[in-house]
Amino acid sequence: MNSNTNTWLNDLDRVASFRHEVAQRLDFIASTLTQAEADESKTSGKFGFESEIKRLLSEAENLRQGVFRLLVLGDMKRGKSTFLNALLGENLLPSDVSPCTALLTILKYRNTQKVTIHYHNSKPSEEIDFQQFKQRYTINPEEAKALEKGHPKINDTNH
Ligand SMILES: Nc1nc2c(ncn2[C@@H]2O[C@H](COP(=O)(O)OP(=O)(O)OP(=O)(O)O)[C@@H](O)[C@H]2O)c(=O)[nH]1
Ligand SMILES: [Mg+2]
Repeated sequence: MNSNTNTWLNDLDRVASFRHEVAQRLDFIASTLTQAEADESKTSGKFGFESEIKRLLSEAENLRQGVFRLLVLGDMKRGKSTFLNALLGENLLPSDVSPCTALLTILKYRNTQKVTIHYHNSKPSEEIDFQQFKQRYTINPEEAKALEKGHPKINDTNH
């Protein structure tokens, strides 16, 4: 194992231990609120923190399991798709020198690779493969030029 790999593994260990530390703190806040609810129910009445307590415990569990959300946003052509492909270790998302990704994209771990397109209107969701996704939802050069000039020409903005 070279020194870069070792540093990387140490960093991963640090992230994992930090996640557990934050999870413990969330548990602590939840138990403080639970105690406060129990105490207040005997006197002036409950605070009504039940949903917050539930949420804190669920977030703590998600952190322990390594489930968390990572939001990647940025101006056009800033390398968002390239960064996510590098993170996934696979060239899944289209990336290009021209503005490229036409949709808000959410990535989730699954056993099978598929793309689900959700529409804003009443049209039902649709499942396609990554090749179709790249073909249909990569901005074409003409649209890219219009976008860069601030005149979007994308016809279907309902996704
Ligand atoms: N030099 C350099 N180029 C990069 C880097 N990351 C991405 N690129 C290049 O920048 C261009 C845009 O990258 P994308 O990953 O498509 O950027 P994006 O933010 O997803 O772009 P949109 O989807 O259009 O908003 C591509 O030609 C990439 O090869 C980087 O770290 N350094
Ligand atoms: Mg992109």
